[in-house]
Amino acid sequence: MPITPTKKIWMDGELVDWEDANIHVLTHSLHYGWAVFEGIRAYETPNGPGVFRLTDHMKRLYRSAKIYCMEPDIPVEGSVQAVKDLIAANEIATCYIRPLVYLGYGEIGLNPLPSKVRMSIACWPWGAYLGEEAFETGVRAMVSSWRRLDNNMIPPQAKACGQYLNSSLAKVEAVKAGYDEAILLNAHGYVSDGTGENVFVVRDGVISTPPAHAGCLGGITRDSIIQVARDLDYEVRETELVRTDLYLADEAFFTGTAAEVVPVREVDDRVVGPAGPITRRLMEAFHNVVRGKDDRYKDWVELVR
Ligand code: PPE
Repeated sequence: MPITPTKKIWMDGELVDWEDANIHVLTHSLHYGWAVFEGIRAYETPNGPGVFRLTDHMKRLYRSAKIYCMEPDIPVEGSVQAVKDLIAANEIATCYIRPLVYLGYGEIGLNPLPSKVRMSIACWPWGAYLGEEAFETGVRAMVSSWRRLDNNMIPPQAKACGQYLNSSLAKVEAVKAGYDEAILLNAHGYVSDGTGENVFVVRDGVISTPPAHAGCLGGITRDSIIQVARDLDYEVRETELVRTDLYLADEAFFTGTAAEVVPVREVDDRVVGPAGPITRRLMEAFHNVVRGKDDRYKDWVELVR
């Protein structure tokens, strides 16, 4: 998806001009994928720009960094403030925010430990991840022939750059086969998640999603939807799902920061959509929550000013 530039990018404590936010071609992370990142969204709210669960996202970034033995120079609170400063400097409200913790230029070789840990944060306007029409029609998904990474290979609980080779292989396979998105099974054949989304199914009024140990990312949108759905008195189960649970669902949907809440129309050409009543209700609830229009969840919306 093309990037629309904004004015500034935060790099190691400084706001630099967008076009000057460059790094050397021998930057360590570029060669071995040893870096971690986040995806966060900010929305226009009645009280100005608000970042959805900003602190939770930054805590996850630092947990990812810990798994990969990287310690950013600033604490979580400093990075939270950096995001707010960046959004204010860019005079933008609705945007996608991409923090990155990576290893800089200076050392090369498979031992990442001697390299300098660096951090950047960019933000830019990013529209509907799976296309605007996907919210109405739903997406066509296929079960990938690629398996999700295992906890003892490259841990799926971190959001590490190199790990996304796995997601991208599945995405390429799906796109080349004419589908919109892929769903990955883990090594044991249980459903994990999409290439950049968690997956939910609804059957007989009960909402189910795979547990973290199935190899899915502990999605913040996933967590938000579980809470919102329970508050609406739906039963939500975190339970192992097999491929046919996808085929036999009354409704299915993806959740993610970039994707938001998107209905699934088909899985491997078996029809499960467009959006059923429970999916629609959750999409609408989520739409209001992230825009600060539901007071019950106002703590999730971290205002820029
Ligand atoms: N699973 C995967 C594999 C994943 O990458 C994401 C986020 C999720 C689930 C949902 O997590 P959360 O955003 O906390 O609800 N994917 C990010 C990157 C997408 C990209 O194309 O880049 C995102 O949504 O920002």
